[in-house]
This record gives sequence, structure tokens and C-alpha cells, in this order.
Amino acid sequence: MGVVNVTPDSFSDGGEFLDPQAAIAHGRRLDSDGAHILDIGGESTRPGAGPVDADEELGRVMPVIEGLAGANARISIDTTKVEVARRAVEAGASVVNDVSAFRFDPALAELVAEAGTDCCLMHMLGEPRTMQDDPRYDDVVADVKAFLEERMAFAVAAGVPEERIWLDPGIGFGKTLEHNIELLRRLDEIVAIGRPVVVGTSRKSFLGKLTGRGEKERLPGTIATNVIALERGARIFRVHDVAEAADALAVAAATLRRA
Ligand code: PMM
Repeated sequence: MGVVNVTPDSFSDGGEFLDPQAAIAHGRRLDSDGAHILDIGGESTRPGAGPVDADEELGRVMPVIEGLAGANARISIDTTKVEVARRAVEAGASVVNDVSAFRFDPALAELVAEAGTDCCLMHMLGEPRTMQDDPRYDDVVADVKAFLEERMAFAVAAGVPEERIWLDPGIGFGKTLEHNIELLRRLDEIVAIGRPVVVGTSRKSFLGKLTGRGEKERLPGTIATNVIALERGARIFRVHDVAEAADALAVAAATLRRA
């Protein structure tokens, strides 16, 4: 899953692709680099970020979704708002990636059910504005797992078929360095829920804490976490650098198959 952020303030690529033509060119590049999914987002979820209104978000993402209509990759809309998801799905998006797992806008669940799209339900502690203020868990893996099971039951009750649901532990969303590492180390416990698991570690700050590297220099760290996650059963890898991640995952997958 290649990341196309059409935002002024996402943490590693904020502002780079705010111009729709730049975002479309970037999406095409990730498509030709082998992305299976392009995840298009118009609202930053970086720690401390405040909300963006639906019109602003639509103005950012719609030209990009329309411009990527001919891509081989499927289109995913990264939003927490039903109006944004509805328009994106009408324009061809077939995945709804909701970092709030239908908490911020429960009507999103009905939209996904009616439209028949896939959805990604992600764990976040609270909301982006406050999530990094001293996050605490009893057992981060058990707590995230229980949250994802509850959100999955909510989606199913709203009419979303279980086969349409992907789950994401939400690396960096209300987690310390230790929490992120524990989630990756014990990712098999999340995989055991039985739905495809998505991981988004790409360029995130915990990699900077471990390596001392800035956002654009975290590809080696990103790849290490993706390979570990693959080995523990993750299926979808949300990354900024598709070509490099795809190569690393192809080699790791071939090696695991022989095991
Ligand atoms: N991370 C970000 C945004 N959306 N969606 C999912 N499913 N998983 C993630 O880990 C995730 C996400 C924030 O990262 P960015 O600012 O680099 O896009």
C-alpha cells in the first residue's frame, strides 16, 4: 500500500504533494513501482494535528482520486468522514481506511456495508490531538487486540461482512517506543484474530528514536519492521517507498516459503 498524502502537514511528506498534479504524478510512480493499493489522504493524523473540514478534505483528495482512475492499483481513501468516503467511493475507491475504526463517524460503517468496499480498522488511543500525551496500557497487545475485536463486531453489526475487514494495530497512534516495539514483536497475536493485518511503520518517529535518523532517512528501519511484520503474518504494508519495500518483502516472502 503506497501512501499519497495530499496534506500540508503530514509528518514525513507534508506539503510535498498538496498540488494535485504532484500528488497524481507521485501516485502514478508508486503504481508503476508495484503498489497494489494507493492510500490517498487529505487530513493529517500526525500527533497534535487538529481536524480538517470535509469540504477542505474533499478539495484535496477528489482531483487526485480522479487523476489516478487508470492506475493498476486499487484506490484506498484514508478518511474518518462519511461524506469524504462516499464521494471517494463514487469516484472509484474500493477501500476505506479509517484510522478511527468508525469511532469518529459511525455512519461510515453503513456506507462501507452498502458500497461493498473493503475497510481497514485501525487502533488509535483517543484522537490525534492528544494521543501522544503519556499513553498507557495494561498490556498494549491485549488492549489493542480487544479494541480491534470490538470494532470488528461493531462493523459486522452495521452490516459489513467480516471478509471485508482488515485490521491495523496503529503503530505510532498513542504509543511509546516500547509500545510500538511490543506490538511488532507480538504481531502474531493480532494476526490470530483471523483478518488481514495492515502495518504502517513507514518513516515513523519511533524509527528515528532507534536510529537517530530524520524522516527521509528511515527507509532501512522501515524495511526491517516490514520484514519482521511479514514473518509474524502481516499482509499489507503501508509505505512511502514502494519499490524498495516491495523488493525487500519479495525476498523475505520467498525465504519464508522455503522454510
Ligand atoms: N498511518 C498514518 C496515516 N494513516 N492508516 C493506517 N491504516 N495505518 C497507519 O499506520 C497510518 C494510516 C500516518 O502516517 P503518514 O502521515 O506517514 O501518512
